[in-house]
Amino acid sequence: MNDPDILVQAAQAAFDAAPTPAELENAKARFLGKAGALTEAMKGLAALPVEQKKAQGAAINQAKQRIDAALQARRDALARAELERQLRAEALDVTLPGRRRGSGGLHPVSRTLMRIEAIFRSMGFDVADGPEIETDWYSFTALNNPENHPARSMQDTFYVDLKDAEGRWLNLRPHTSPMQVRYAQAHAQRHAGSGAMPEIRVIAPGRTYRVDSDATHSPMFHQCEGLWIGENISFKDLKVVFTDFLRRFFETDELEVRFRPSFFPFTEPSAEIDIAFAGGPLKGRWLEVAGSGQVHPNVVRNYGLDPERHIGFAFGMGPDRLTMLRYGVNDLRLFFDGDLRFLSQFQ
Ligand code: 2NL
Repeated sequence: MNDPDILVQAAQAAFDAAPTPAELENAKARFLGKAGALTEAMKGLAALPVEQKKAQGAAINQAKQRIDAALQARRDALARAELERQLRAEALDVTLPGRRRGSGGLHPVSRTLMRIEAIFRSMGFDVADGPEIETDWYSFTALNNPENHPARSMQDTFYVDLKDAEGRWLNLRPHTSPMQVRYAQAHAQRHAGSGAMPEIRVIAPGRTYRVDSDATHSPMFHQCEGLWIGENISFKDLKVVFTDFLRRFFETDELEVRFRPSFFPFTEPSAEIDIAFAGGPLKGRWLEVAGSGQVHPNVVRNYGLDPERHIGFAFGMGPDRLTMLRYGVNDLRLFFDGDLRFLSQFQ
């Protein structure tokens, strides 16, 4: 093992055979370490005659340089191999198309509510909001519903198994009227004592709940009511406002509108509002779209206002049904099943 050339060949072979950096460092120790073959060869120099020392020393030094170079080359090769292995493991195909997130969209009933709000806002109406869980007083009593009216029964109204702080039973509001009562009360309070009270002009859109479920009724449905109270707002004003609304909502001036006498506990007189299209699949058929009437004096009193001075009208419509008519949908349940095959058609 004293021949420097053989030493270089042996080191080269050992380094090339080392499969990992750790094993390479072990092989290095065998040649360049304290007790390594090259170190031993250096020690051997001492025993040589002077005339051989110089040549052998130079040969050993040269062998050390070649072994160092072989070591460094193997270190580089192992590092390169490791890098390539990592790159292969983490390969990214940058030409693959990205996975998009669906952009979502508005529910058809939301679109209808937004249209209703925009049209009424343009006529000077405010938009009210309010709780979906209500007291008996706001859902029924304030609206002049008799104490034993069937609408109050558990067959028709969802009761919540809870009482409020004053011990009153709570229900899921069966119509949006409570929002209008709250709005009118707040308005009356804000302007109490001031000589001239500004008009109340508001719509109240939102979710409502009744014990009812078939192709044309959903236990959760939508309502939008409207209220215009002033010094002397008349049935004529109701006809103008609501006819204008309907023609703008359905985007046709040919729409026929009919007010047909009816009864509601909260209005007197009351009228059902029917429409007939001049064309299309429903041409000429009278369709009921809303209820309306002059707000009953008892209800005006419950707003905290004097029914002799504050007179006006209210109306209530079903945005779900208006959406069905506008888009030609024949089953109400489609709106609330959450099937994207149906819903995405409105985007
Ligand atoms: C219908 C009937 C109607 C009202 C709702 C109302 C609200 C207040 C006072 C008086 Cl706060 N009236 N709302 C009036 C008449 C009819 O709706 O069949 N809706 C779909």
